[in-house]
Amino acid sequence: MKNYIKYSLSILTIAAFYSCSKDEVNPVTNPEVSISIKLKSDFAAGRYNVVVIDPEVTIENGGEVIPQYKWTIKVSNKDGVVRDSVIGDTKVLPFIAPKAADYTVELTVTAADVTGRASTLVKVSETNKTYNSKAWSVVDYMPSPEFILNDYVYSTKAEALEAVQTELNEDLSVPLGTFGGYITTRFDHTVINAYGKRDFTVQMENSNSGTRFAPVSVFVAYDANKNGIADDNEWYEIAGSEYHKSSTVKNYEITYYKPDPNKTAVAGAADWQFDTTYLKWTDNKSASGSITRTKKWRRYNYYPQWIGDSYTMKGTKLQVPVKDISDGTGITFNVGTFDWGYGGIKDPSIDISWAVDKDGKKVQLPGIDFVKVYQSSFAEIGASDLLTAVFRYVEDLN
Ligand SMILES: [Ca+2]
Ligand SMILES: [Ca+2]
Repeated sequence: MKNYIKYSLSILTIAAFYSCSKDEVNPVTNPEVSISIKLKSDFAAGRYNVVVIDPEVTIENGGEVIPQYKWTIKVSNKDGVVRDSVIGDTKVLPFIAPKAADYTVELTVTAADVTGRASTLVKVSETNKTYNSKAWSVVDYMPSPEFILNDYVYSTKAEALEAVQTELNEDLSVPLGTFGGYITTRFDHTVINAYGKRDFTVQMENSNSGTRFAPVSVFVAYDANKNGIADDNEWYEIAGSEYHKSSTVKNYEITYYKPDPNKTAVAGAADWQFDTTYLKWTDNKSASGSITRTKKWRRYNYYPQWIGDSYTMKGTKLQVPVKDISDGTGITFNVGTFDWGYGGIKDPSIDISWAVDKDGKKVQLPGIDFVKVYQSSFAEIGASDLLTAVFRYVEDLN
């Protein structure tokens, strides 16, 4: 045994000597990569407020190598075991925390097998505010046609918005109608985009044996310029499981026309087809048609009463599989669902990291302040009327 150790040691010595002498022979071909990091020693922010940690990273002799960044904080689990939790992988870290505490934030930069480290302290302070996990504040609302709007007897949009706010305050649900119908709500804090985790959930009324609802699509906005408004250039779409499918139509637009109350109904072949030319629509793909007024809702006005002669709704149109399971009579339909990234599905929780810009390119948002939920499919399901969706609430999961 002793001999063996001696033997190993001598090999190591030879190897070390050999590598040394090799360096001496060829000293400048592969100069060593070195990483230096300059990072401010401390930062301060209030709860739910973003602080931008922007290190100065210099890589000597790195050539074309692309450095990898890893930001971590120490977290302890309920047994008190402390571990590193990754909170970012970009050079600049937008740091945001829900709790007041001092956070030691560590940065590890790796380039060509060389690692550099630096750390900073972020002091997150109380804001003396209480926060609601749900986004209760209604910013905008515009439903697409459906019979339930008969009950929305409002003459202006402001009245409709006020009524919808009251409904949310009372924990009631809000109809979105068919394609394009939306509601935009605002959180009283920035929902954190937790690294590698889903961040908020979109709760809709569930389908049941009597009614069938469509999954809904989600847009998010981070108030980057802190003006309290979701500006046009701050919106991003959550690209869920359907986003890249060939049946998905990006930049779809549909225009709905106010029905003429004095028009004579044109009945269809089926008993439930009360008026097959009831509500005219056209789209930006040169298609047009009419929404049928069904017998059950023949006394109902499907068109939002505070809107003029026509209005246009826009968005990504998704194909929800619908199938007549009543031998083509239009009485009973099966309605499909989506896998992930939508409301009104089995798991309606959303990762903010799924957001994409208008060109479909992924964006990394530190968090979000606004959520727009819209009905992204257009389908009639026979006697059961249109495929619609009914909004409940969106809620922060962190
Ligand atoms: Ca996330
Ligand atoms: Ca803004």
